[in-house]
Amino acid sequence: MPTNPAAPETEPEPSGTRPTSPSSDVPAVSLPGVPAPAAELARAAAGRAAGALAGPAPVRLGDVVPAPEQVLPDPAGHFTLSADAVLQVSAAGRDVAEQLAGWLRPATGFPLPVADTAEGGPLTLTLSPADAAVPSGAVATAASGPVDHARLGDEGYRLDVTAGGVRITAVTPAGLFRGAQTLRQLLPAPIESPTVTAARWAVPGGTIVDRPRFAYRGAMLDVARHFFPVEDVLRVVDHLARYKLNHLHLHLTDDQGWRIAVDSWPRLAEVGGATEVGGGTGGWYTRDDYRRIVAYAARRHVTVVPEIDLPGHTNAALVAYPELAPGKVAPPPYTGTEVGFSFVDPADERTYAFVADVVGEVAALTPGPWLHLGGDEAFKVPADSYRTFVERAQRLVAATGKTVVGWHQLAPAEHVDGRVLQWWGTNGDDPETADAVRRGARLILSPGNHAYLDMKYAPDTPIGNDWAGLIDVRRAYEWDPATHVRGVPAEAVLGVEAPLWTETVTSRAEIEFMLFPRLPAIAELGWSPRETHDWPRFRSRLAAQGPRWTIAGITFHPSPKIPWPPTPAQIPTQPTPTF
Ligand code: TNX
Repeated sequence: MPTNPAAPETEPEPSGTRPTSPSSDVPAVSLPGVPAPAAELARAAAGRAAGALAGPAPVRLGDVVPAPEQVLPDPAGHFTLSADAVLQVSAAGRDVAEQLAGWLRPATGFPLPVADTAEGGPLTLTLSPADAAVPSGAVATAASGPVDHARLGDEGYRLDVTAGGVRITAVTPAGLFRGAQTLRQLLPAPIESPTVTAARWAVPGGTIVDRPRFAYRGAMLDVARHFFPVEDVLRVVDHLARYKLNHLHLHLTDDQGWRIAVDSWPRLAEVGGATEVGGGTGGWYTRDDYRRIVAYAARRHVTVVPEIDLPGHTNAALVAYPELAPGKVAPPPYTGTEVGFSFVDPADERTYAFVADVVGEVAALTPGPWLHLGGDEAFKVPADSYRTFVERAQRLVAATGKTVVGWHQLAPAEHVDGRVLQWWGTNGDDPETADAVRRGARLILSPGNHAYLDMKYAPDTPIGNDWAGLIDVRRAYEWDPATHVRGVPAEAVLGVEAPLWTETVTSRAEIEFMLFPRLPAIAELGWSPRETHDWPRFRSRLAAQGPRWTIAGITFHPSPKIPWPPTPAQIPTQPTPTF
């Protein structure tokens, strides 16, 4: 099968050619001889081709996903990016400015140098409170005037577009980065082209003041059921960053594979990493691979949350180290998709030495504050031993200095400082979880019947599971994290996460097919104020993302619920010869 050569945003930006149509690296068949969802994608491509001669649709201020908090358009203030534009930035914003320039250079062909100053220039990124006043000549709107830093917080930003330039103001580099992603979406769709394209690079005038609703906004990638190379993970980070998500949860261990090198227990990766669902050769991340993922994510203001799933989902570990198994006999390697049969021996002290070593090494490699202990589906462990095991394991994680995260099955265990439960139920009536919250836990919401990206979209979706039902993009969007679990107050909700389990997902194109368009729906629930929640409006803002994905070479499910517009033609330009 062909592989999608589209690369993650490498450092520096790739200069090579990327495809301008979705890859067809997808399985299953629904039309004779045509792989699906390739068939679905082909239908969408035909629609796009019909519109190929139309010019790029102008973007309206506020036509952004996730919806910004405050949008004040000024039709008199449109700005057009020109070949001589310079990005002016104060020192702390330099890295964000370099990344923004990296997104804009391939399609525009403009040099877009980054200059170290906060003054003047058509594209200005301002970071420090001292130089955060809105420039003279900024739009005369209610939002004009000095920026209220307390209101912007850690990730908020303000974007001012006038005929004279664009200014992004934030208190932190993370806020500046979120604002830069907004600016990217305000440029016409061909800005996503990997090759130089002729277009008027207009940005709609006005002011956006924006900040997130929830502090934790994430997605999970299961690299255990199928292993994905580092490059694929980096590309997922790019997708998260585009939609202002700030956490990537990596499900690093499961029955079918152990994917992270642990020096003190080397067979975990060497033996436990050599399998995957379906019998492939699997794989695992070296410490350097993992460091690379973490650093790439950090540059995009995304925090990696590593998960070591315990005490169940551990067949791969037991194959590598039979002394961890209750019967002290190595089970055969497992490449199926059942759950709940394996567990490490909660009655053996060697198990706790193993847990301490593993969480110690993973914590040391992880700059973020979280360590996810799993805890789900340990069906074979009696409730008492489960609880005793989890309480010790939670303390071992706390001893590394990390905050415990775990699936909501951890709820009955005692509270440890800061503990966060990830709720994946399908019925918001969950007294055990509500009780854990009363004892101090906070929640990340991943309701299986709304946020699970491994669920099929429709009965004929060629890959995916359906135990939590079908999840089309509207279902992904139509729920409220703040009120979803009975007895859990909004203040206890840390945020949202969309998990992608990969029993049926085997390639980068398939990852993207399951992510898009549902990931942006979950991202909007995490970021946007509830007052902006409105399906018809979301649907039309989401529709405008389709041509961007097509041009960027991102595979997506062309949901029939969304009025996808045609993709504008990308008109190549010849570089001006120099003599
Ligand atoms: C349940 S959700 C699981 C996973 C499976 C998933 C498939 C959770 C914590 N456990 O082991 O991969 O269903 O949808």
